[in-house]
Amino acid sequence: MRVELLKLLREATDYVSGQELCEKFGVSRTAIWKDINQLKEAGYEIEAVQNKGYRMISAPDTLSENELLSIRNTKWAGCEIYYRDVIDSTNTLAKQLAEEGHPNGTLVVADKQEAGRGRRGRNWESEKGTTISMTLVLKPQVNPNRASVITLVSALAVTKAIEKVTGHEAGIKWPNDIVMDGKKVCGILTEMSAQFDYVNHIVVGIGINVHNESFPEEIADMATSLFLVTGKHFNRAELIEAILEAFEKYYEIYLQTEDLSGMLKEYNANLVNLNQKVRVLDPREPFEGTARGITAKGELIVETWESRKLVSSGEVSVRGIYGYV
Ligand code: BT5
Repeated sequence: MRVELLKLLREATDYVSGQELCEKFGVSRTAIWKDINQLKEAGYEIEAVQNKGYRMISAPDTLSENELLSIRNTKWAGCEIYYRDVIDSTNTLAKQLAEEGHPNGTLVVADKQEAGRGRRGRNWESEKGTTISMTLVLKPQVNPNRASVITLVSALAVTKAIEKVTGHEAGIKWPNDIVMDGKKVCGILTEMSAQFDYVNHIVVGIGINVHNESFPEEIADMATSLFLVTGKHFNRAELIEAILEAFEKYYEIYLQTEDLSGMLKEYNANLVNLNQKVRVLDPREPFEGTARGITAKGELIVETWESRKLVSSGEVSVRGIYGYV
């Protein structure tokens, strides 16, 4: 009932009377009063005026299941939501839930991760009350060889959602970083469990710096937050909702062809590496060139003095010649 109550209060343009709520939920006034008090304890500012009823004045920046469900407007993304104050890694719980049979679209969200992971065993920092750590479970019926582009699909969706919510430009640093003002504001870690020709599940882990005012020394030069870029604080639940909505849109386009052909133009328009000099850290033979966009398979096209090379994301890292981007 609390999700419905939250939804109703949020969408109401005027006071909602206690009587109306009793009738709607088929409970007593005391039950309504108790629920309202619990919402207040959770940080919701709710005004109660005699003979008028209740009115929500503000919502806290919480990521609780109730909050996320009460603003949910998606078809399948976030169909089940698991929120934790503290967790080791949202990807780990998401994988476990996927294995236990939870459906496509299951979402894990945490306020803080104690062992957040980047690619290849790297570390991902998150800060309580400040960042978003979320992981979406996917169970697509696609060829596992064509699933790695889901990282790129996700990066495009998150970029669009950040731009929509903040009104500021964001770009993709191929393949899995989102960048604002030349610094990393978001990282994505996609992990897949597959058979030879069948995907069991994929988890897409997304970490976003939202309210951070500073960063640990090791990443201070390369990391930024939505607050540092815009000078404003954004509601994290609303941002998650915007990401899920954008994700549904681009993922459906991806499923039609199992590649990026339906979003190449948009992707390349957001690619910060485009026409930039990059160093490809190929363990066999590092090289330098100019990035010319991506292919429908998600490879980065790098033009060197002698040829055009296609770089796959699994194998290499790409760095800007003059810095992080
Ligand atoms: C990534 O790896 O960028 C993927 C990060 C994915 C994090 C999400 S949070 C939810 C889910 N659960 C998890 O456990 N992970 C996912 P990579 O491209 O390897 O970059 C990692 C590098 O980014 C680190 O080595 C640092 O240099 C830098 N870094 C760490 N924390 C950062 C932060 N908060 N902001 C910006 N850069 C950071």
